[in-house]
Amino acid sequence: MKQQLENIEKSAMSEASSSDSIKALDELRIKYLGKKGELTAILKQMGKLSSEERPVIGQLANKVRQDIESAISGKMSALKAKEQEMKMAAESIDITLPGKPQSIGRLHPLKIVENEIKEIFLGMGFSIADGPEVEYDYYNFEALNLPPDHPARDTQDTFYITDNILLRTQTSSVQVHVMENQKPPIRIISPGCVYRSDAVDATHSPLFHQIEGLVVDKGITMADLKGTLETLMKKLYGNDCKIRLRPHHFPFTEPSAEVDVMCFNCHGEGCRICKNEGYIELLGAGMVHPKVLEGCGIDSSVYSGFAFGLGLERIVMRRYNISDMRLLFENDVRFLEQF
Ligand code: 2NL
Repeated sequence: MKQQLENIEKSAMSEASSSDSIKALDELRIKYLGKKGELTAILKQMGKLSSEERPVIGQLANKVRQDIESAISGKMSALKAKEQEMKMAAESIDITLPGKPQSIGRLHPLKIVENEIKEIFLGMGFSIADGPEVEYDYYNFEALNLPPDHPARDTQDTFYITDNILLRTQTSSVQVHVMENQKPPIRIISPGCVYRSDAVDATHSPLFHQIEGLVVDKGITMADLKGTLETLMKKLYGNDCKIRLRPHHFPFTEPSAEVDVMCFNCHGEGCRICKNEGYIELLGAGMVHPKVLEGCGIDSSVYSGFAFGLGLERIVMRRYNISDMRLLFENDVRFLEQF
């Protein structure tokens, strides 16, 4: 029996050390130590032994069981460690590989030109004024000397929210707030979204962008207006750029003018782009109407001012040679990536 036990130990140890998987080790444990295992089979025959032999063999059997158990569990943890190591090696990350490229957004062409114009005016000592896009009828129309029967007030042209609240049709409403709250000298521009009830086509959109300017101080004249706008256009279009003022009418300015810029293509000679005019109409301007100043609590016998309004879309379309305004609002990345 002693011989049998020694043989079992020997073969179990050698099988354990040559096992190369956790599954094989589990099978080995069952083969030797399980209920129907080889060691158990021997122990069942202990009854046949004499009372002197029994404790000796019993002790040996226990030692054999312990040896086999520790051999199997030792091998088991070695295999588990190896498995873990292989898993780690397979999952390791190569931090020297190049990263996945991230696509970074960019400024919309309207924003690029808006920022450029803001910088030009900041350089001339202007501040930037902001205000609500949802406005009272008073700030959008009445304070700007737009009579109740003016066509701009019609629901055909303006989005009304209630009888006296609307989406602003011009950013002049911002300037009315500034004049009410601030004493001259005033030197501001008000860029922002404005809304008109227009059908969408290549040159119209119900939402568009305006930049208006306002200067109020003692002794402001039409010459200040022309000088300011000429500086703006020279910075936007180059030093050889010329502007021209044509008489016009706006209810909120008197006198009023439309401002043309020398055609960038033919430099005033006349070509297809300017329809042989040599000049292209770009904005409206004038001397702030005394009624508008008075309505905002500014004494028109002491102060005078000029104001102008320009459409950002038109300037952006000219700058980048864009023929259809809808492209600016469709948010097609293939279009926007070009700027
Ligand atoms: C255009 C050009 C213009 C103004 C806007 C203005 C603002 C105040 C007082 C007087 Cl608070 N005027 N803004 C002046 C002239 C032209 O916009 O084509 N508008 C329909």
